[in-house]
Amino acid sequence: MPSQTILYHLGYRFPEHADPVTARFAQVRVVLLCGTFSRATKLASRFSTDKHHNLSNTDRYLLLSPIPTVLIASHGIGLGSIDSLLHDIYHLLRTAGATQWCFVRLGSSGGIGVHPGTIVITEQPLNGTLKPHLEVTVLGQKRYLPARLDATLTNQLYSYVSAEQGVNVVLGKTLCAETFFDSQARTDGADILYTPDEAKAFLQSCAEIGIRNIEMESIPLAAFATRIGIPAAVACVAFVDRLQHDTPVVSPDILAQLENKAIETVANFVVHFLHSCIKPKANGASI
Ligand code: R2B
Repeated sequence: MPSQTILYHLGYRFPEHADPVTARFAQVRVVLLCGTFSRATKLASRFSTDKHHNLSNTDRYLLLSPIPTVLIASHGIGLGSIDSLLHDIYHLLRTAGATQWCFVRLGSSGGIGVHPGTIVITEQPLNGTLKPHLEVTVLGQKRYLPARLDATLTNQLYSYVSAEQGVNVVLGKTLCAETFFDSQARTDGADILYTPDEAKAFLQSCAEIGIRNIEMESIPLAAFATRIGIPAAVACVAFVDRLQHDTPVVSPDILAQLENKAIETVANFVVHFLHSCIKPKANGASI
């Protein structure tokens, strides 16, 4: 084991930064992950109206902690980006002494047979070959890492969102695509490797095996969570029904409203989750 741990993309070093990190992150119970800086900022504002400072010491990711029990991080797009962040978050929270925490990802996605605005809760992520594991090259060999989400956390999230007014929710499989264009059967990339009919047939076959949306991070998150034994759940808002269109057909204003509703819903779930699993302290403070 190296004597120093370097969090390359969050810009911390241990043991050097261990004390301030412990003071700041020891109470974290939920790590809320999302793709973009703006979604992370909007999520943070649901927990506190204070000004939020980026706790990352690099400009790779946005890392916010609006209340001591909640850490919010933007993970960017795809495997390489989220995987680097997850390793750093693991080191950060282990050094801080946080012991009971979980991941909840709120993403955007292309829906499969669902209306725009539907929140798809992932029951099982599948990789690009429709298998439930992360396929990754390690030491020159293909490795297949099991990628499981936590059934209890997933069901809690699904029940909570189902009871929300004005939200469509489905529980289903999620196709975690390697790339935004080719791996998602889009026909609007720079160069197309298949015919429109082949793309349609693939999306239809996804629908037939219970896939309800396509995004790009659920498999690496589930594989990482499985490796380190931390519960994880994934909720994504669908912006388009990919059985009908390649790109969203609703206006940017409506898309923003759909995203905001998903942010509000998932943030409310996290508050509910924290209230239901943390015993109130003597002074009555609970989260
Ligand atoms: C959904 O949207 C992003 C690509 O635009 C990607 O991060 C994902 O999973």
